[in-house]
Amino acid sequence: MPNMLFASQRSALADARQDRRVKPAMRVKSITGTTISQCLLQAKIELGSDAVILSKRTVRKGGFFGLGAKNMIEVTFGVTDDTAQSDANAGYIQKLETQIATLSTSVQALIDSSGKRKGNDYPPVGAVEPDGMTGDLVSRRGRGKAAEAPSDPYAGLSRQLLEADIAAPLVRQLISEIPPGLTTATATSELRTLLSQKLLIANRVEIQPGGKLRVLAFVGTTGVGKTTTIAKLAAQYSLVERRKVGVITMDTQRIAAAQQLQTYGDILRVPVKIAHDKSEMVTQLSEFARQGMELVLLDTAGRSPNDMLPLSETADLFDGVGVVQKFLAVPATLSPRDMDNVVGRFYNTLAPDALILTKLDEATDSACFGKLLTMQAKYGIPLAYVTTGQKVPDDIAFPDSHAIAARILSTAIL
Ligand SMILES: Nc1nc2c(ncn2[C@@H]2O[C@H](COP(=O)(O)OP(=O)(O)OP(=O)(O)O)[C@@H](O)[C@H]2O)c(=O)[nH]1
Ligand SMILES: [Mg+2]
Repeated sequence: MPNMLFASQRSALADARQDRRVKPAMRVKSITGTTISQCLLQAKIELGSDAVILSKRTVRKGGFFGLGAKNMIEVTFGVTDDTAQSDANAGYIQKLETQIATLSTSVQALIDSSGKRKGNDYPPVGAVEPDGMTGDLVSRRGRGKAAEAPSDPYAGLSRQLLEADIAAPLVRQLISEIPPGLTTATATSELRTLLSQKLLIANRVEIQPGGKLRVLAFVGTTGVGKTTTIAKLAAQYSLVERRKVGVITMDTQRIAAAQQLQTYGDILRVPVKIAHDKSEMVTQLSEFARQGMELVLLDTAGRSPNDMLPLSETADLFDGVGVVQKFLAVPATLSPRDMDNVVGRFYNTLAPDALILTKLDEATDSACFGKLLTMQAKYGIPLAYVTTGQKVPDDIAFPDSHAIAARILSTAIL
């Protein structure tokens, strides 16, 4: 919520003053500048970020006997002095917040309907935005009304996409790509095709007998299913496809981590090695290569997206080790904002080659695929696998773009 409030909040201020619990202990100051943002900045410096705008007018300043005077903006700000009043002011603040929320919705609707906001103010699907941090693309449910222009001929479809947690700008882009004048059924079918084309699906990992060693590293935040996914893939490739598979764990941080993989390794009859640092990892990889392994799965310790040092340590492991493909495991249950934070931070530090959407079975509805599509539009990382439960080796699948597109457009619970 912005701290600076508009003059239209004066009625709320008046209401609040009538509320006997709120004492009108307010410091008032007028600030003159060439732009409103200049005045806001100055007010923030002088009065703090709780200052509210009480009034605004244009004044003539400077010049000599009226000659050469310039139009300036004079903004009058107010700020309550007594911080001890915060409890009493809670109701007042709540009123203002409600007004601001309503105001932002109306302003957004106005912008949309006046066509000032063009469809290209966000990157196209497949494009990569380098900053990787939370941005306009991150959707929030409930912003649907604002994103949906009144003249939108496919308002119902827009709503469905927003409900599926696809970010509002991306929804507008998708809807704009549907030819006008179609029946709802045809438009839905067009949209389904469009969604399946926009989804980025990674090439399947094909292990050729006697081929070059493939190394897949699994990275992500803690407890997202990296090790379990490795066990599922080890089982798939060694038991079903009969390929020579080895596992290396770099997760020496958690006491039970290596033991967890070793247990899987024993059951699956897959060799498991432990590497404490990059040079050990390289040595183990060379040894596996010498032994004729065709696939090595590399486990790493879970990393917080907000702790840059450990995250960059993981990134360093693969720096210059060209053979490694990095798979980022992301739980489907994350909020759009958290998913953006995780994918953005990992994208910036270690540039994953593919995503694994884990714990689909724990996600409440198809919205996880909307979040995925939004992430892909922003970072351009293809999806390699989805995991759907704890069972090794069954609960893993290759994604199908047509099935996902249909899921996005259905309101069915998974
Ligand atoms: N419901 C559900 N649980 C899963 C899935 N994948 C893994 N799990 C469970 O999630 C928990 C954590 O799984 P791990 O594979 O140990 O996760 P990790 O990412 O290796 O965790 P750290 O090594 O601690 O960072 C375990 O209880 C798994 O059984 C899935 O697709 N669905
Ligand atoms: Mg693990």
